[in-house]
Amino acid sequence: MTRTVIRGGFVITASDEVHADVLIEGGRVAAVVAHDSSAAESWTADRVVDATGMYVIPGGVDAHTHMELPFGGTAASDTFETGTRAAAWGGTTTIVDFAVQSVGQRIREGLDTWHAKADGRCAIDYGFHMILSDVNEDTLKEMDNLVEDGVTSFKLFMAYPGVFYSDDGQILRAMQRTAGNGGLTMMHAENGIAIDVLVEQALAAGRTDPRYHGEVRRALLEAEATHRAIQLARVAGSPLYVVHVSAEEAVEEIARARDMGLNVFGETCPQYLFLSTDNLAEPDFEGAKYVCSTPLRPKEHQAALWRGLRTNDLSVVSTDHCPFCFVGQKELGRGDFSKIPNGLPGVENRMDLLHQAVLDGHISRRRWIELACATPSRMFGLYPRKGTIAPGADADIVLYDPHVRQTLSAATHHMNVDYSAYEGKQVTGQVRTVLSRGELVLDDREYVGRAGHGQYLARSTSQYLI
Ligand code: DUC
Ligand code: ZN
Ligand code: ZN
Ligand code: ZN
Repeated sequence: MTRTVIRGGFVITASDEVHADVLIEGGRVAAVVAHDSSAAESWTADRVVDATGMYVIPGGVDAHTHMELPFGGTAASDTFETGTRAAAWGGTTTIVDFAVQSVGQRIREGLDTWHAKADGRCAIDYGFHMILSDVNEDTLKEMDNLVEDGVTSFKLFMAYPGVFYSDDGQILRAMQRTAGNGGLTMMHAENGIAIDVLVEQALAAGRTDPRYHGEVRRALLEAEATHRAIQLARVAGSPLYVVHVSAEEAVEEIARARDMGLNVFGETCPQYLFLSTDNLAEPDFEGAKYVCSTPLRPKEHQAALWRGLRTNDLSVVSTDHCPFCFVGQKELGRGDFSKIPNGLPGVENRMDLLHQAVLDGHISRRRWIELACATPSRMFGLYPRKGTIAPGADADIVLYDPHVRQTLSAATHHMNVDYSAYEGKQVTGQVRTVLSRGELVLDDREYVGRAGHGQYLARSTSQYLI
C-alpha cells in the first residue's frame, strides 16, 4: 500500500484549522497529527509532499455541473474529460453532474446516456443527480430505484416550458415520492410560463440584445417560484434544495422557510456573487457571454447573497458550470436573446473566487471550505468520504498557496471554452497540487492526471434530512 505524507502545511476543514501533517495510506487519509509531533516524525512514507507555506484543504465538491449538456440546439462545450480536468486544475476533486431524462424517456435511459458520456473519461470522481423532464406514473416508480442505486437527488424545473418544465401537479407528485424514498428535490425556481410571455413581448418590441435576458427573467418571478416550491414541498412533506439562487427576494423566501424550521436549502454560484447585469449590458453582443438562468442580477442583490452565505440561509456554492463558446454557440442568439444558450463556464474558478471572498472579508476560511467542500458533500450523501480531511476520508486533498497572485483568463484556463467570465480579474491564491484518492492529479501545477482515474460515486441520501 502506497504511503504518502503531506508535511508542514496548514490544514483547514469546515471545523478546524491546524498546523498538521497528513498520512495517506491506500488512497485514504490514515492520520492527521500535529506537525513536528513524535508520531508524525516516525512515519515512513514512499512519498513526502512538502506543504510548507501552503493550505492543505479538502478537494472541492462541485454539486452542480453540466458537462456535454444538450441545450438550445447545441451542447455544453466541456466534455466529461475536459471539464473534470479543468475542475482538478481549480482544486475540485468531485463533481455531481446532472443526467437528463428527456420528454418521453424512461429515467433509466437518461441515466445510461450520461454514464456512457462520463464513464472511463473523468479525471476526478463524479456522481449524478437526475433531471426529471417527464413526471408520470413510470417516472415516479423509477425514482425509488434510482435512490437505491445512488442517484439520490432529482432536479425539477419551473422554467423552460416544453423542454424541462414540470407543472405544479407533476412537481407535487415528485415531491411526494421523495418524501417517501429519502430523495432530495432540487428546484430550478423561475416562473417559466410568465417569463415566456415577457420574452415574446420583448422580442416583438425589438428588444433583442442579451441584456433583455436579464430584464424578462425578473427577480420577482424567481421569488414567486421559490415561494411556490417551498409551499409545495411543505404540502408534500419533502425537503427542498433551491439551486442557483440569484435574487435577494428569493433569499428572503428561503430565509423565512428556514426560520420556520423547514428543511429548505439554498445554493448560489460565483457568477451571482461577482458578476451583475452590467456584464449582460456589455456592447457588441459581449453580454451573451453572461447569459445564464437564473440570470445575473443588479449589483444590489449581492449583499443579500453574501449575508445568506454567512447566516446559512444559503449553504452551498457550486458553479452551474455550463460552458458555451462565444464563437458559434453564444452567437446563435444574435438578434434574439432567447436563442443564446444559457450557461457560464466556472468549474475551474470556484475555489479561487471563494478564497478571494475570504480575503475580501465576506466569509471565513473555514466557511470557504464548508460552502465548497463539506456541506455539498453532506447535502448529497458523500460525507465523510468527500469534503473533509479526516481519518477514513478519501485522500482528495489540495495544496493551496494563499499568497500567489493570478489573473483569471481564457488564455490560461483549462476549460474547453473560448472566453472567461472573469477575464482579467485578479485574485490572490492558487491551487498548486491536487490529489485524488491519494494519487497526484496536479503536481506543483504540472498536470499528471488521467482520463478514467475518476470513479462513479453511488451516493447515500442527504445527510441533512431528519
Ligand atoms: N441554467 C443555465 O444557465 N444553464 C443550463 C440550465 C439552467 O438551468
Ligand atoms: Zn511547521
Ligand atoms: Zn437550473
Ligand atoms: Zn444548472
